[in-house]
Amino acid sequence: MPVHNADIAAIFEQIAELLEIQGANPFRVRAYHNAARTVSEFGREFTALIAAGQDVPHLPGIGKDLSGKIHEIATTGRCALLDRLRGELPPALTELLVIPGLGPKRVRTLHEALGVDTVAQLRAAAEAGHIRRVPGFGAKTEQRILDHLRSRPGPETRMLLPVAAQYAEALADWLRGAPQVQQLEIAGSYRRRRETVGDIDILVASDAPAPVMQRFTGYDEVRQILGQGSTRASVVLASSLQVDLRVVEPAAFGAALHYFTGSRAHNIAIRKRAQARGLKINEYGVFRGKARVAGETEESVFAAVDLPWIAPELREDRGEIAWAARAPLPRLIERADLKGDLHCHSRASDGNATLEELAAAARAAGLTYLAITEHSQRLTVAHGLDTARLLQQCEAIDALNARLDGIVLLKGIEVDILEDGQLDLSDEVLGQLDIVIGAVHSHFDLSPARQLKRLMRAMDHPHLHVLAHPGCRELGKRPPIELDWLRLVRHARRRGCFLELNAQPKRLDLTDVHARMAREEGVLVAISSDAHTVDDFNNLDYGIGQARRGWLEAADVLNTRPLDTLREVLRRG
Ligand code: DGT
Ligand code: CA
Ligand code: CA
Repeated sequence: MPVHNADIAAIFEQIAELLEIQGANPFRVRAYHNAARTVSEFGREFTALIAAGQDVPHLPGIGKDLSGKIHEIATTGRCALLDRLRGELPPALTELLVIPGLGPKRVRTLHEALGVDTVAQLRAAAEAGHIRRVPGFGAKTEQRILDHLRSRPGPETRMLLPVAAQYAEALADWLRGAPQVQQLEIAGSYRRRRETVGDIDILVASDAPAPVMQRFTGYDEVRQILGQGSTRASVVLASSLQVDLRVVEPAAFGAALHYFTGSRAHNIAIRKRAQARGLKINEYGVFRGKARVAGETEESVFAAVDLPWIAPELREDRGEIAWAARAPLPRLIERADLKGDLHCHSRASDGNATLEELAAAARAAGLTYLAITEHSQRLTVAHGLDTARLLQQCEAIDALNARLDGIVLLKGIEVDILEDGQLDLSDEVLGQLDIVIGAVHSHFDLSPARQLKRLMRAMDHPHLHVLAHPGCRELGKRPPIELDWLRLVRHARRRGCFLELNAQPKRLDLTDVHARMAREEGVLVAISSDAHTVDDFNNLDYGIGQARRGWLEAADVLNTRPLDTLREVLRRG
């Protein structure tokens, strides 16, 4: 069974979490978290490199021990350390870590005091009132745990887009190896660049479906065949990802592509439009009576209902059809429009690359400026910078800029926004920086009114330029903070502040809906990698996907400006 980078990363994540629950050295824990990230973002498959006789390449933050483990996992699919840790602690304990208020220490305490090893046992213990009696816990904590467990949706089965991409693209490449495949697209939510996908929908145009179907079900990662007919099949891969395949004749490819790209709501709206014109649209084409009048390309399908082609990211039935019918759609932003990046971390806080390595990687990613924005002192777990260390870094950046070619580093900070909206560093030091981004890293559950007041107060600060990851969510882990978004966006507009679209795949925050609100209210959005490693600039692709879902054009985005314009924009009055 081939091992993908996402599988190696998942093993490293598990190791980090189990070590954390055991109370291991935090540096060791962080090394595994960082390694997971580096591995999942590395551009090539380790399995393929090793199969080609190459060594595991040198990567920042990956020493001899870790690269040995990459080799071990890539060649055997297992890791002896993880097996050992699983023998020492019940692996289901890591599922408790996502519950608000339960850090590794408390998870261990519950395990030792009450024998709680699973979410179900946790719930039973809370309902029986046992948790409040454990030293360090109280009735309030117990209630919080219960509230969370009762309100949370069923088991999360959606996969982050970039994780799904690794499995889906490998399978698509495998299918393209069949000479009978004339065209192939991955459709569904994947093509619409949703932040998570429920399953993968692959569409193939071919005059000879049988060998294509055979090749699909014969893929070596197929764990289970859910159903199989002559032109369609559904399978579950070893990664638990479900994949649906549909093979159609080339003359119907555009109609089928439109149909399987969705969304369902968009399709229904298009079908209605067709009916009003005496046409019928389905996955086989556009029909007037029995005659097929369109369907070979997506353009022909849209044209049949008097519309221009609509980009997949917009197909959510959020007004795109009515808009396209009367005016040109926005020219959606593309990756090449980004001139720089306004959020990253070096080794000085919780990243794992040097300033120089980050600069080189950003330049290689086609960027011309990069703001270094470490965490501030309050965030001790991330080695946040105090004034002295920040000023020291500013000197280092000046010195480095004198030597750098083709890229300029900006002096910045990701300053913590405290519970009352104050910032974690003095005005005096913040005023010396090129860019200040402010972020919430604590007190996520304030009432909506207090949360809004807190963020508006932070934006009132004369030196704050950008509000970073405004919703503070982590997909599948932490819901967004609650507040009146329209008031927040309008306050940003009044104060001349910008809103970040953090492009880390697990954040993608602003959401698509709020990015569009920012555009409509005239607030520029900063699409930022939040890079912690040199490979994190790949995040920008996913940020662009989210921005396109938010209808953003290049002009709506702060970091499409060249550096001199950016500096002017940042010098707000
Ligand atoms: P997902 O997989 O939950 O992330 O979301 P999708 O959008 O990929 O949904 P999926 O996989 O159930 O179906 C793929 C596309 O096929 C969907 O976006 C629209 C189309 N489709 C599927 N079933 C229906 C249906 O009953 N009616 C219509 N109009 N379209 C459908
Ligand atoms: Ca799907
Ligand atoms: Ca599907």
